[in-house]
Amino acid sequence: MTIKRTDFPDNFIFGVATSSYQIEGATNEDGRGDSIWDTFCREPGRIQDGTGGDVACDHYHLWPQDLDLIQSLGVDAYRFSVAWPRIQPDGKGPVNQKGLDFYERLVDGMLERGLQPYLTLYHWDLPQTLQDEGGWVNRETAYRFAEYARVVAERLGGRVRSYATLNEPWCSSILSYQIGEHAPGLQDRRAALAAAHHLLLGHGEAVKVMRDIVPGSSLGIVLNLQPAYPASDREEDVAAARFADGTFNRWFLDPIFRGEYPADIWDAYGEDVPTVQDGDFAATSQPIDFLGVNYYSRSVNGATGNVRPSESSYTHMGWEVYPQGLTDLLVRINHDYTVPPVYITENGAAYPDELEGGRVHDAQRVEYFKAHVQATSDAVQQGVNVAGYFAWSLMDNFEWAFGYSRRFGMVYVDYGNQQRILKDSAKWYQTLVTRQDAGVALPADD
Ligand code: IFM
Repeated sequence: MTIKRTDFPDNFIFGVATSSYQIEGATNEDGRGDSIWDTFCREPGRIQDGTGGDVACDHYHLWPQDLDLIQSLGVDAYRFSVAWPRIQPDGKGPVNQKGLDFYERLVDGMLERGLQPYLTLYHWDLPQTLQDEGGWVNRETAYRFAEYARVVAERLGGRVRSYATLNEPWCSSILSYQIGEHAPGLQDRRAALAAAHHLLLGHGEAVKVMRDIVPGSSLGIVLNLQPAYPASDREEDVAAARFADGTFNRWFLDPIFRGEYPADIWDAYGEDVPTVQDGDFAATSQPIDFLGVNYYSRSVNGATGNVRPSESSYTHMGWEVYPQGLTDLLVRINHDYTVPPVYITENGAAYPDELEGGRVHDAQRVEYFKAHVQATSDAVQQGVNVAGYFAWSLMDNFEWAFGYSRRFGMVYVDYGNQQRILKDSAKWYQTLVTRQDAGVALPADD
């Protein structure tokens, strides 16, 4: 199987992605306030290896060399996120100029290197002071978010051609307020559904605000979507898959593209459903210019629980490798919704990499990327307007509740000395994106 860049449309974007809390470190520098992840990491037992983001990849200081590294990969774009508590340490009110200065330098640094900035406003680092007032369960947070979006868009303006409001609102609501694995670590479904609603409302309000400030930029949202397959043709299994799809995917897609919640799931949630005020759906379904899709795996659903196909392979996260799911997902959303251009804003895999003689032979990750880039191309062939693909992640980083125990990077980070080392997957990607006419061989074949 050979994949070529020329299999994709001419203007197709290839990039790499990261997020603020996962790489920046410098949590106490230049006026940054605490985020809910700073607090969460201090709570014993929350993070598997007891670590936090205080240093991470030290990107706050090493950003020029990191941008050089990205440029050396030959990619077109870099997807990054802005830390709200660097911009407004209390989540509202006074603006911290030093925080804005940092992201301005970063954006200008990308442009100087020929990299297109793809900015995400919220990748989970909510200012702690807002959490003290209820976080996303408090409707006011949606309006605070729109104010923060205004501040960022006013400073960075049209230099940033792509602004995403939220990254993965399923994670910042359900995983964080119901399942309790992410900050703030609550276990309350009613609170989680209120949080999800206010996140979507905040998204819509931010889009409304930014339309006037950056009329030439693309505005959108990033969802983590997971196709749900039934374990068999039995009616109960099909119903389980439909339910999983409803809670995970449609609960977020429908308010954005249909201006409503899916009726079957709304009924199933009973008294836990959120309060929806007049005008909320008009906000959540604001027209957007792109949809970001983060794809990692699928779910296989049976009436008595999820199934793990024994013939499949699994990543270090325990996630099934299932590239066909990406094609199926893209074709399906294109069929069921009127979607704007889609970007794969994250796709990648964690494996327990070993640094041997200055090299990291991450053959499984190479295979993962290869199959998923191919799956993306298959969706394009089937008529889906996919405009770009971003690998997760540029480099190893703080993997949330797993700390530094899971490595997703194409670039290996030695946390002892902050050295960056290109893994074989980075070299493979470099070859894919830079050699226009050549098929891509595995590094081992070079
Ligand atoms: O590391 C995360 C990222 O922050 C959001 N999407 C999934 C990745 C892997 O778990």
